[in-house]
Amino acid sequence: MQTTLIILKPDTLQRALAGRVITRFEEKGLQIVATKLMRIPADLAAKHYESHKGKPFYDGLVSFMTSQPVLVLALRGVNAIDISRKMMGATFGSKAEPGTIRGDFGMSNSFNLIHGSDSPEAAQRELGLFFNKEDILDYDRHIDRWVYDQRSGTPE
Ligand code: 3AN
Repeated sequence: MQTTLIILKPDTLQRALAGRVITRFEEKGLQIVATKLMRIPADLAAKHYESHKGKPFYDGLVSFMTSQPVLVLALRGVNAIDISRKMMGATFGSKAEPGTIRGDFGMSNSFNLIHGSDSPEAAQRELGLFFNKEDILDYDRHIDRWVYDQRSGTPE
């Protein structure tokens, strides 16, 4: 099982698309294990995007991400990181494939609706930035006996 950090960016909330985006993840089978509606403080945005510091889009990205509230989620599932990245689509809405979140809902290259951790290391780091350990809940979900084949003892 992996847990990944997803951020529904200000444009998703301003366009009232949060429910539709969350529904996609739920319908796929990913489990919500934490949520937080927040306005990201500048220092947290700087930490989150520190690998992009110095790039031409960095200032615009930080000002966008801190401009309005975001909805932060921790999603869990087998291969949750890769699966949610595929569901998000390519970085730019203009290039993302139809069927993906960015491909279906976005036109813009900078207002791109959603962030998702891109590796297990990034997920661990980003979950630690946005959530305390006790905010992330371990719980059994009734549907998981049908979301996964668990007959061998490990979910497949
Ligand atoms: P992704 O979110 O698809 O992993 P990254 O990690 O390459 O994309 O970039 C992080 C964020 O920086 C993107 N979500 C996007 O908002 C922004 N970004 C990346 N490249 C550009 C760019 N050329 N112009 C504007 N914003 C960009």
